[in-house]
Amino acid sequence: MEIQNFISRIKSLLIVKQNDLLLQRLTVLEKKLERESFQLVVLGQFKRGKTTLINALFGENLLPTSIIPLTSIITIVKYGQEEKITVKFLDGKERKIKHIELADYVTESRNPKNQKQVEEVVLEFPSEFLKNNIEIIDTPGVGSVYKHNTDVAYEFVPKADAGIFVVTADPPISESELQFLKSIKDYLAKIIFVQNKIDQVEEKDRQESLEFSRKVIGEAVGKQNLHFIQLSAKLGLDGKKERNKDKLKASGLDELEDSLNQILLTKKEQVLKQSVAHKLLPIIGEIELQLQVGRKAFQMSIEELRNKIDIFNKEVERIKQEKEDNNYILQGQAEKIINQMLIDDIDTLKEKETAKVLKNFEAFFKENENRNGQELSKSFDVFLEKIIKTIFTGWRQEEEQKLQNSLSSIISRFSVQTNQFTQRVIDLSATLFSFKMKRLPTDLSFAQEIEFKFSFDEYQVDLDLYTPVVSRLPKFLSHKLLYKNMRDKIIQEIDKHCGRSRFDFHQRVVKSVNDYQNKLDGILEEIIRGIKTAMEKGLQQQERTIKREKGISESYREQEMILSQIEDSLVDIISHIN
Ligand SMILES: Nc1nc2c(ncn2[C@@H]2O[C@H](COP(=O)(O)OP(=O)(O)O)[C@@H](O)[C@H]2O)c(=O)[nH]1
Ligand SMILES: [Mg+2]
Repeated sequence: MEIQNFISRIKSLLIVKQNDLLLQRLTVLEKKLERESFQLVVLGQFKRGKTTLINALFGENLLPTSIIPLTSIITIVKYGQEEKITVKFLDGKERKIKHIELADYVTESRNPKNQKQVEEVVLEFPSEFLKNNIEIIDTPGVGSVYKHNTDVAYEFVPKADAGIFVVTADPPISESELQFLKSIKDYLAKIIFVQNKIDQVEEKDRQESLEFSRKVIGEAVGKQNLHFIQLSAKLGLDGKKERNKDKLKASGLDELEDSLNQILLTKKEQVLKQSVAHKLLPIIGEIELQLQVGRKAFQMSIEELRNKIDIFNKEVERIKQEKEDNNYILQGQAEKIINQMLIDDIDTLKEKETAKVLKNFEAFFKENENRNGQELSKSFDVFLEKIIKTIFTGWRQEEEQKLQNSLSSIISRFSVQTNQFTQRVIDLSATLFSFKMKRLPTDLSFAQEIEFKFSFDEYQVDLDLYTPVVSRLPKFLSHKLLYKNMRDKIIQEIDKHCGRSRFDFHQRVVKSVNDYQNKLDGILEEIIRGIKTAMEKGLQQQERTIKREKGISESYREQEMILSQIEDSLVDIISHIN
């Protein structure tokens, strides 16, 4: 690959060879080119046959499927020389497991509400298809009864390089599937739609049913002629396992495989090229800056150079100090805005929902007051848990979006600011060493990539209102007491969940902002370090060498030329891909 050559060229430049940090960064990019995987994510509501479809692609029962249990965990299938399964836990620990143990971790029935705290499961498998660094990701069902399942699916979409969205003719597309699709609209270009389980649809009805799905989804997302493939994952899997050509043909699986191959062949390279080119440009900018400083430094008298180094160091200290003060102020502002917003929103939510729930509770109690105390308490548990879930699930999604929006505006202020400081450092060196810089050697484009992920625990409403004391009271008394306790409990539970939500959101905001700022500070630091090294090199060379000035200057010039050519090609590559 072209870019690969560019990187080796850059690595062979004298100035880079002497700089471990630059070498490291370039090696990281090289590795990325070699190794980075293409992620294909399989999406859809639970029980639409996502897992079966993945198994069909491989022709064996790689992942557990079933009529009842739902996959609750992300499972990544990727290439390995032999089969190996690794469970990764949320706390960072890992465990190798056997194939038969897989269901213990990835199904809702054996790992309910992800009790085992699994982050993801990685299944390595020696398949030709995967050999090209392709990873297939099985997601939990969208619109699942378990909120954490849906979150997981949502999180993965933007990260993936392409997706397969699985629906069925029967049951038809649901509201939650449509909702999900609307929310991932921007990524639709990379999604293949599959209508699975056609073996359950009479042949004469198939076309109509496909058109119907296409129309419903197309309307929901505002697109016509979505790429839709009709197939039967089950037939495909059986056909492959039994080596039954007729079944395989009837399954329609080959159409999907063809589309996938096409996407993988064209897309994979493009995506990779583009992202590496993007990351390479700022590195080139940095090297160019160092070359310019180095060349000029070499041309000065030692006295002059020492003097300039001195000025540079002093001025940079001042800039850094200023940046630190600024960071501090901005961080405080960010926290204040977010915190205030959170407090306001949570207060509003609490007030509104508590009143509403208490009103609903009256109706609930009337309906259930004939039951005995134990049953009444039980159904109250169900009633309250459901209500709490509904309130906080919806609210959290909205609030998350809102916080994310405010946060990105704050974050972009950080970026602008860092840019300004970086610019000052560059201007400073450009003035001291009298050269012009054509490109700002920073890549602040990852401003959009801020990590702002939320993962809440599942709601636990553990009430136990029906205590031994209450149970011994006569019914009219116990019910009166229960009524009062239940009302109190509603208020308490809403309050508790509000408090937890606030704490959680707040913590994550602070962490996101901090992480981001550190990243930005790192960029500035690196540029400063680069310039300093270049200046010092210049000084050393002057002190040591008998003035072979011309040779050294020429070498600098030559390196600058090479970089400038590579830079042009990269810009070309990026603009062609886009
Ligand atoms: N008839 C039929 N059943 C299928 C097909 N694909 C999957 N199923 C069944 O649908 C159920 C759910 O499949 P699964 O792959 O676990 O769905 P997931 O929850 O989307 O991963 C299982 O009982 C499968 O055997 C198909 O093409 N035809
Ligand atoms: Mg599944």
